[in-house]
Amino acid sequence: KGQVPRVLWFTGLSGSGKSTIANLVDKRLHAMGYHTFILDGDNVRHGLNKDLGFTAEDRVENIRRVAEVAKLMSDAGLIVLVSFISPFRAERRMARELFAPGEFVEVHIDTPLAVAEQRDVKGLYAKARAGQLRNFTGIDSPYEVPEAAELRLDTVSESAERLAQRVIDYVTG
Ligand code: GGZ
Repeated sequence: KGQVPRVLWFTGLSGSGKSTIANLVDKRLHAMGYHTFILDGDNVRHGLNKDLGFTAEDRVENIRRVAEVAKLMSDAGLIVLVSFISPFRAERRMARELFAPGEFVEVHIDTPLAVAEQRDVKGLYAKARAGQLRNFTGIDSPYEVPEAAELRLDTVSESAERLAQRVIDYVTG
């Protein structure tokens, strides 16, 4: 059995399913006896990063801090599941470079914009289209598609449960 990754870095659009899949993976890893922690907007943007918004500059700083926190947590022995849009290649690369080869696993939640927008669980795409929310990823702020993610998960053709299992298989295989 090979090395167990230290960071599972979920990237994808708002509404792509990052949190849903990360939560399922987290539960299963926990049930298998791994010590894990999820870093996401809910526990980071309301606290550590509450001074940051959604300009390109603020997103860069958001991801920089998240990557450093993930590094600290992994040094403490946890498998860290990071779930942020993380739209820029340069910041994802910066995060990866904090870890040794094999320790960082990029998981692209590859949901097309049209599908995420159609779901629009929180109504944010509608607001962005109406011009009430600026700098919205996929609308008027870019998402740079990963070119070399270890895993690319297609949420259109497979269920969140099956996709979570693919992550588990990758981690424990
Ligand atoms: C994108 C936004 C925005 C803008 C608020 N653009 O679907 P959600 O609601 O729960 O997840 C989105 C979350 C994105 O924050 P991240 O920290 O992951 O972004 S980044 O990695 O780019 O820093 C969305 C909500 O915040 N949200 N305004 N303008 N998403």
